[in-house]
Amino acid sequence: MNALRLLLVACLSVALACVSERTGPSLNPGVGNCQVPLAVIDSGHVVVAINNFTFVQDTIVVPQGATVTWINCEPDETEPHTTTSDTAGVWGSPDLTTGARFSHTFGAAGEFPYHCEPHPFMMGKVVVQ
Ligand SMILES: [Cu+2]
Repeated sequence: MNALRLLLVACLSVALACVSERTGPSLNPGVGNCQVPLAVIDSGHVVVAINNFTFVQDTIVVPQGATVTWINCEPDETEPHTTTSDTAGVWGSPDLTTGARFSHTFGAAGEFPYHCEPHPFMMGKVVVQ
């Protein structure tokens, strides 16, 4: 139980740790190429990985003022993804190829659902408290 709790804490603080746990090299070699720059980690950004046509984690809860950074962790040659707010004009990334990233700072509390423009079945939500 304690181990599980520790894992959850680790996942909340650095989402990428979860990604590598969940999709190790044996399952998806391309994930091994996903690198989160130290500057992103040091700055306390909440990281959402994009992997296997999924936002990981797809729902995150962050404090007001948090910056969320999405990183495309797909294998090379995978179609680019975007992170695009369901509400027009709140945020919208350009096409993110493998290794590319995009950040948005959430100033106001609320629920912010989003999707990937080329793949509308890819959905996520940022809950700002
Ligand atoms: Cu996509």
